[in-house]
Amino acid sequence: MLRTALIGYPATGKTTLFRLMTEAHDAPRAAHGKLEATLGIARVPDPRLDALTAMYNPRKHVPATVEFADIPGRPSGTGADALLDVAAYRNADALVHVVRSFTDPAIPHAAGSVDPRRDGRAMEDELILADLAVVEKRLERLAKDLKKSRTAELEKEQEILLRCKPHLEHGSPLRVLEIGGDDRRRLRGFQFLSAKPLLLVLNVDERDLAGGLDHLLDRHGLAEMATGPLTRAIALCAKIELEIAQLEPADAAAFLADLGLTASGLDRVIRASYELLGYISFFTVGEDECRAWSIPRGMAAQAAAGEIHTDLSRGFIRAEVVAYDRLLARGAMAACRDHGEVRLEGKEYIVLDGDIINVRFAT
Ligand SMILES: Nc1nc2c(ncn2[C@@H]2O[C@H](COP(=O)(O)OP(=O)(O)OP(=O)(O)O)[C@@H](O)[C@H]2O)c(=O)[nH]1
Ligand SMILES: [Mg+2]
Repeated sequence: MLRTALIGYPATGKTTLFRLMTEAHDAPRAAHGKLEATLGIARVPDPRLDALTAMYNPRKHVPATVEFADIPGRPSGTGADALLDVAAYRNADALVHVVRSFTDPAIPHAAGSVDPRRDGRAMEDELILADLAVVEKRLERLAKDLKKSRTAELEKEQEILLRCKPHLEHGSPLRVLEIGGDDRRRLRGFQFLSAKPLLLVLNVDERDLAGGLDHLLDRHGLAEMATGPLTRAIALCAKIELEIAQLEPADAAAFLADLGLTASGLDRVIRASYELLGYISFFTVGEDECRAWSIPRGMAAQAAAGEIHTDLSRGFIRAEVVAYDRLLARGAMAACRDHGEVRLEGKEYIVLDGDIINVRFAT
C-alpha cells in the first residue's frame, strides 16, 4: 500500500485534509500539540472498478487504498531533529505538504502572516537540513570505519554521500539529484526526506474558489516550485471540500459543478499522488470479489501476484491477462476468450494499467 504523510506548519489544514481523504468526517480532530501520527486509509476512487463491479455483481468490491499519516505541525525553525523524530515522515513513500493560503483572523498562522511562497521554501529547506544532518553524521562514522577497514562497499557509500552533501548544502533537495540504480539502493536505507516525492497542496481561501484554482498556484509561487522532478502542486479548499464530502453524492456533484470543479479534492489529491509516484492499478475480478491493486509502473507479473498473496508469487505459473477496455467492450470474460483476447503471460510480463489478471499458481 502506498503510504503518504501530511507535513506542514501548524493550522494549515492538514487534519481537515486528512478527514476529507480518509472519510473520517466525524472523527474528533487530533488535539493540537499531540505528537504521534494519526493513521487513516483513503480508498482510491476508480470508475473502472465501479464498471467491473456492475459487470460481476460480486459479494465484495475492494478499492485500492492509500494510507495517510496526519502529524501536528511545528513552527518553522524547530530544527532537523523534530522532523527526523517522526517515523511516519521517514516511512512515507511520498510527502504531502499542506501550504496555507487561506486567511482567517480567528486562526493565526504560527509565522505571524500567511505566505505560501515562504512556507513552501521554508519546509523544503527543513527537509534539506534534516537530510544534511544525517549525511554529515554518517560521513563522520564512515571516515572512522574506513580507517579500520577499507571495503569497496563502504567507499562507494562514502562516494555517493560526498555527492549528496554539497548538493544539499546548495539548498537542493535530493529529489533532483541524478542517482544511478546501485547508489539509489545504497541511499534507500537512509529514508532521506528531501528525496521523497513531494505533493504541494495549496489550501486556498473559500473566497478564492470562484476565480478557478490553477492560477492560484501561479500567484502563490507553488507552480514554480513544482516544476522539478518528483514534485507536483494542486490547489483546493479543504474546508469546503470537507463540507461537500458530507453531502449526498448528487448534491455534492452539483455543488462541485457550481464551483467550476470537475473532480473532488479527494480525487485530485489521490490522482496527483499516483502520478507523482508512477503508480498504476490492475484488477482481479470474480463473483466473490472485484478488487483494485496498486503497483509501481514497470512491475513484473510475478511480483504483482505477490501483492495479492505471497503464495501466488511463490507458486506462479502463468497469468491470464485481459485489458480492461477489451473486457468492457465484450461485456464478459467468456466473449474475450472466444476472441482470443485473454493472453497467457509469464512471470516477466510487465503489468499494464488496467490489466485484469487471474494468476494460475501451484501450491
Ligand atoms: N477559513 C478556512 N479555514 C480552514 C481551512 N482549512 C482549514 N481551516 C481551519 O483551520 C483550522 C486548523 O485546521 P487543521 O486542519 O486543524 O490544521 P492542522 O494543519 O491540522 O493544524 P495542526 O495539527 O495544529 O498542525 C481549523 O479551524 C480549520 O477548520 C480553509 O480552507 N479555510
Ligand atoms: Mg492537525
